[in-house]
Amino acid sequence: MWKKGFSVFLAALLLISLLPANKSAQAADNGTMMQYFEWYVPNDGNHWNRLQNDAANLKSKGITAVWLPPAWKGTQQNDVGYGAYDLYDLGEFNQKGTVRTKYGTKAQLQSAITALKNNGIQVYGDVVMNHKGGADATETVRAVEVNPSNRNQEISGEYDIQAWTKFDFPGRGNTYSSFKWRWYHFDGSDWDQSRQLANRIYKFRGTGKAWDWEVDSENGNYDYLMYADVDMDHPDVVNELRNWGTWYANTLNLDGFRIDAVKHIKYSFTRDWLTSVRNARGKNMFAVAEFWKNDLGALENYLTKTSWNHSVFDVPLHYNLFNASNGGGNYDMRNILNGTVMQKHPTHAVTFVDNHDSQPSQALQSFVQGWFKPLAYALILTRQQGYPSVFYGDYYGIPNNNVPSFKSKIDPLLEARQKYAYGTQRDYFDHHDIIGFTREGDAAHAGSGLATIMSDGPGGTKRMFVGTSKANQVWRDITGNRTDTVTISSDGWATFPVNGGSVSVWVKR
Ligand SMILES: [Ca+2]
Ligand SMILES: [Ca+2]
Ligand SMILES: [Ca+2]
Repeated sequence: MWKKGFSVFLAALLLISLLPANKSAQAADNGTMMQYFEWYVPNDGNHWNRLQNDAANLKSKGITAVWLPPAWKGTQQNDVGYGAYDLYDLGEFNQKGTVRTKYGTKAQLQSAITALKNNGIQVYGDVVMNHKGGADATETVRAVEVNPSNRNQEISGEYDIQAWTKFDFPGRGNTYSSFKWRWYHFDGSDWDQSRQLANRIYKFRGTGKAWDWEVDSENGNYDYLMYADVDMDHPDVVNELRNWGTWYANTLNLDGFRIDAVKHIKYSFTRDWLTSVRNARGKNMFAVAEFWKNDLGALENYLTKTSWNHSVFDVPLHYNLFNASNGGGNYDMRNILNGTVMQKHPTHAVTFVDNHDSQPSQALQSFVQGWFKPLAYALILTRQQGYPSVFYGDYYGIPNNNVPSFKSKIDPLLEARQKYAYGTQRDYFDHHDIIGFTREGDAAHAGSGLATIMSDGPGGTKRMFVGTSKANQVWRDITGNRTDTVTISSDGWATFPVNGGSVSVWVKR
């Protein structure tokens, strides 16, 4: 018996050793992800259809991967998906008063994914494991109140509460999984149905019950975020979530994951969950985690504790972009990349401008101002470092908040990324308003190479080197913000102009 087990073990080791440690989704051409939803996409059951119909267009724009919204049944039909009720119900069972989710049915989802794959676009699934919402019933649970701003401090005696922790999934039954969630699969809750008091956090009592560690240390211990908090110390939970992850990846033929709220989940759990699913799937699926903190040190600690086996969203970069957009020209653009994952750990950075949480009216509202969006997108799309994610709300607009579409501004930058943003990068971050960088191009992409220049203040020029192979070429601004031309000198240098509060990306065309 041990021999068989050992050979399986060896085979697994061999498989892992053949896979690069952190192969990004990027092929020879630049990879670009799109977050294909914003918070307020209509609850019309047509979103998967929209995605399917958009697949060929996305490919033509240079989108190489799509991050799907949470695809399962949430607390109600209109749930974006982060109120995760049943991770196995991808719009297939009559639960929470609906078969479809906000986005459509499972069949529509699978059809959209087929269309994406047919266009060579990778598919990343959202993963919400920290909490569950919309329980079918309450249970009597022994609990103690903790101080919301220091969850290590108990502020009451032990007593019984009625917690929403019983998940039976009556519409699905035992299809795909017979696992039924009970109070002992959770660590805590913020609601006692018998007393109905606001602003409470209840820590459950029981054998082995404790907030998970290591998690973020804000509020003493940030294991608890919302709803019923899943207990990653419970072996049955660990097993069930690994089984689910494999089922989810197989069912939707996923190429990768976006993992929600990891700063509230035991770091080692996320690391081992990913390893387990990758091994079961037999491929090194891409993964990016949402660790929402404007603190490079905290992100580095998380990456270290998870053995650098996946990427993180570059939250510090988002806040730099947000602050610059609010600086009225007074932001020192030389610092725009300081303290970012993109700069320090480029192979583990997923760069983004905004997302469904930072958009107006949402939990982490910090929406980059419109005038700065083109500058921000030029930074993430034309530089060498980071794996950029384009936000649906930026691309198609957010009608709910009267946010316009920036499609006409982003499309030229996507084209710049797809065709020109290759080769050696040279930085000219030498002025508080006007910064620039160049890409020299590479042999694999004929005619590639570019010069990006931007200003958060007045317009001006910058002298930059683009390579002697570009001598005497006439370059134009792909964004259309400038309509003049620049001729590269015989020594490979040129003086590139930019308008005030604007960006230009100069290419040969
Ligand atoms: Ca625990
Ligand atoms: Ca948690
Ligand atoms: Ca400035």
